[in-house]
Amino acid sequence: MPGKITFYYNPMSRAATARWMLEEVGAEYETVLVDFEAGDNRKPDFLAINPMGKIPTLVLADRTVLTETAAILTWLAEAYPAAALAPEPGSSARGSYYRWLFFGGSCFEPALTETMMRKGAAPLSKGSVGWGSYNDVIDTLEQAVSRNTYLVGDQFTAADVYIGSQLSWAGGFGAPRIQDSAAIQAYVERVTDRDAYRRAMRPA
Ligand SMILES: N[C@@H](CCC(=O)N[C@@H](CS)C(=O)NCC(=O)O)C(=O)O
Repeated sequence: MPGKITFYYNPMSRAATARWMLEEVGAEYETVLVDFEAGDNRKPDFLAINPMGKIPTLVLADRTVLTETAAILTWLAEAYPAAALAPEPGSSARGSYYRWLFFGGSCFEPALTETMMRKGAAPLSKGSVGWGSYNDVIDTLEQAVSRNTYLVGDQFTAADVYIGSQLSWAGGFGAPRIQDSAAIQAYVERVTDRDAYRRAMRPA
């Protein structure tokens, strides 16, 4: 088991997803609250750890720094195999699992950002941007969450932590088509009905 992790966190941020995963795997971690209002994440001490000034940021027991939500989730699933949150290495299911973890970071996340932050602007060229279009991303996710209980068949994985969390946040922010989709809503309810999720939602 890896040693104690230092976890830089704010509840109103993507770090909430990492906290859910830390709870899922039963990691030993110490939380450092990052106060955005106070500019904690732009102070030299924090920038020395993560020059991006962003959270989630994990510092492992050997001082290795981990950033990027999808990478953090992927690593935690591997470092704590007893939690069984990743399919067998080399299996086809493992391929699907990576597909959705990468889809979350490279398609859903930028599509959502484009839609929510460039309201009223003409969409970027579908053929040129890697995420295609917001509607294509949502169609793809809707299909994926309708097929099986979880993204990768009947096994709950770190990919569900990531995509489930993104969908839940997107719905909360009123992103188009999320709350109107019965399939997406049912999936979000399914994946968040877990003790680890409830623990992660408690005040730190
Ligand atoms: N690519 C990063 C994005 C992390 C990110 O943007 N975090 C935001 C909070 S949701 C942040 O720390 N913002 C503070 C800032 O940039 O000043 C990931 O996937 O984890």
